[in-house]
Amino acid sequence: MSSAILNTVIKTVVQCSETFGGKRSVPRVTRYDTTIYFATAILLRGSCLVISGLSLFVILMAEVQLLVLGPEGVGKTVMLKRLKTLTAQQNLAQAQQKQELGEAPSTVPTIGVNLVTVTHHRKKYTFRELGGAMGPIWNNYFKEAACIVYVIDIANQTQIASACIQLLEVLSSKQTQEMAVLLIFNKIDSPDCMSMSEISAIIRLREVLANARQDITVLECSFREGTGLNRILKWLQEKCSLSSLAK
Ligand SMILES: Nc1nc2c(ncn2[C@@H]2O[C@H](COP(=O)(O)OP(=O)(O)O)[C@@H](O)[C@H]2O)c(=O)[nH]1
Ligand SMILES: [Mg+2]
Repeated sequence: MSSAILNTVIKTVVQCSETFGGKRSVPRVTRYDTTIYFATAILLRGSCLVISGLSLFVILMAEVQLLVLGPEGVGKTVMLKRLKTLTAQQNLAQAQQKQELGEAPSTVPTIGVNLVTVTHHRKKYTFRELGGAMGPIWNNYFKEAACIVYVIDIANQTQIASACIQLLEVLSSKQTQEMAVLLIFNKIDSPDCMSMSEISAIIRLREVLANARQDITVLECSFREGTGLNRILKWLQEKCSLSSLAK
């Protein structure tokens, strides 16, 4: 931009100089002057590139803030513990193949906020799990988040309706419209769990996805067994890494 301005200035000065036929009152633009102008323009353009490169680097290295929502007991804390363990492994691919995740970690009901930071491919993701009882004030946290992970327990038939109502409230909030959303159907290992077609029919998944403005990804998981964790990491990389730019 600065070089464009300089170019225009040079052009105008050259035109003036030509118009006045090189009279003494108007200074002539010599080859030396033009070289100085061009050198300055190149220097300015160079520094602009360095500054934009640096800003891009800072943005790319910035932490991504995520909210983890869903009713109580759906497996949010187990998911975060699993992700922390998995990303801490030296060789992620090997650990996933060999299922070296071990027993499901024990949890206690989350009271208030549970903050967990995970580093994946040198990018930091900060998950803020809000206790299920905080449902009425979830919206107070929307402003700070770039993405949402919403977990539903598909083995708990009595909870599905309220989980769906809360999900619709989240999706209809003005503050979440530009966010990437990961909708997780957890506990697929449980003998009581519903099939994907049953749960989709109950919560009218097709309509929800068609009417929501958010970019929603649906995953079936078992955090007890560690199923679906690598797909969560893939989602983080693909959908969340640049979401922080919008914040
Ligand atoms: N069967 C089964 N149980 C799970 C799974 N994930 C979590 N749980 C259990 O669900 C209970 C609640 O988990 P927790 O992570 O504390 O739920 P939160 O309230 O959503 O944070 C615990 O007893 C977990 O062991 C799963 O994938 N399958
Ligand atoms: Mg919890």
